[in-house]
This record gives sequence, C-alpha cells and structure tokens, in this order.
Amino acid sequence: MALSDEDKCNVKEFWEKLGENTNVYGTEALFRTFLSFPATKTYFPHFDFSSRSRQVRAHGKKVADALTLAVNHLDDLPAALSSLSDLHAQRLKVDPINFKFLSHCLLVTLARHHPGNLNPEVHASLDKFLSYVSSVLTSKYR
Ligand code: HNI
Repeated sequence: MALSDEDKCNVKEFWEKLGENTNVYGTEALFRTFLSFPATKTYFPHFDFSSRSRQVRAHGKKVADALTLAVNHLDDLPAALSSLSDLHAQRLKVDPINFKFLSHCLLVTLARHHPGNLNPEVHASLDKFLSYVSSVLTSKYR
C-alpha cells in the first residue's frame, strides 16, 4: 500500500495547488457522498443534509484538514492518523466500504475543480493516497 516517491511528490504538489479551498472540496465531496450513497447518512443521524447545512460544511472542513495532515505525514501515516483510526473503527464502527464511496466522491470533486492538474499519473497517485488513508482509518475495524 506504500506510496512510491513519485506518488508522494504528485500528491504533495497537487495538494499545494488547492490552497485555501480544501474545506470547500471536502464539503462538496461529502454532499456528493450523501446524495449518491444515501446509506452513508446513517452514520450522521444528528445532521441536517440540506444544501445549506452548516453541519456538512463544518464536517467537510474537518475531513479536508485531516487529509491535509495526511499529505504532510505521508511517511508516518499510521501514527499521524492513529486517534482518527481509533475513532472511525472502534467508536463509530464505520463499515470500510463507505471509505471507497467518500474517496470516489473526493476524486470526482478534485477532478471537477482542477481538471488541468489531474493528469492520469496524478489521478493514480491521489487514488493510492486516498486508499492508503482509508486503510489506516479502517485498520482497527476488526
Ligand atoms: Ni470521518 C468524524 C475524517 C471518512 C463518519 N471524520 C471525523 C472527524 C474527522 C474525520 C477529522 C472529526 C474527528 C473529531 O472531531 O475529533 N473521515 C475523516 C477522513 C475520512 C473519513 C479523513 C476519509 C477520507 N468518516 C468517514 C466515512 C464515514 C465517516 C467514510 C462514514 C460514512 N466521521 C464520521 C462520523 C464522524 C466522523 C460519523 C463523527 C461526526 C460527528 O459530528 O459526530
């Protein structure tokens, strides 16, 4: 699952181009996930899912910040995401399949906003990065 040096470079360079917009993309990806894969909403019984939902926006920022943290710790991801891993696997008990749904929606969102920066190599590296993050966050599921 480890990323090659080229993958790491692609992910870091791409992420830098997102600038201050990561929270906007995190939020859009969450909205897309909730719409396309409605079962994911069951993990958020306390959320309002309307298009103006402050909760989805606040959560989109948290997810985006965690991904930025991950980009900055590509060499020690399990340690950097350890408490988030405990949260998702042991407390929230998020079924791992849901990470594929969110990762897919994150990629779609990033491709939509940055088509020129998402060539096939960067696409592949981002896909590997998101599955690495997902595997860390679900590693304690069982
Ligand atoms: Ni996730 C809380 C990051 C995937 C359901 N999640 C968080 C928090 C972060 C986070 C950060 C806030 C922790 C805190 O407040 O201490 N989640 C991430 C990341 C991914 C991810 C980086 C994958 C890329 N989470 C998922 C998925 C689901 C999910 C796939 C379920 C569909 N997450 C949750 C729930 C919470 C949560 C539920 C608690 C929300 C709340 O407000 O109670």
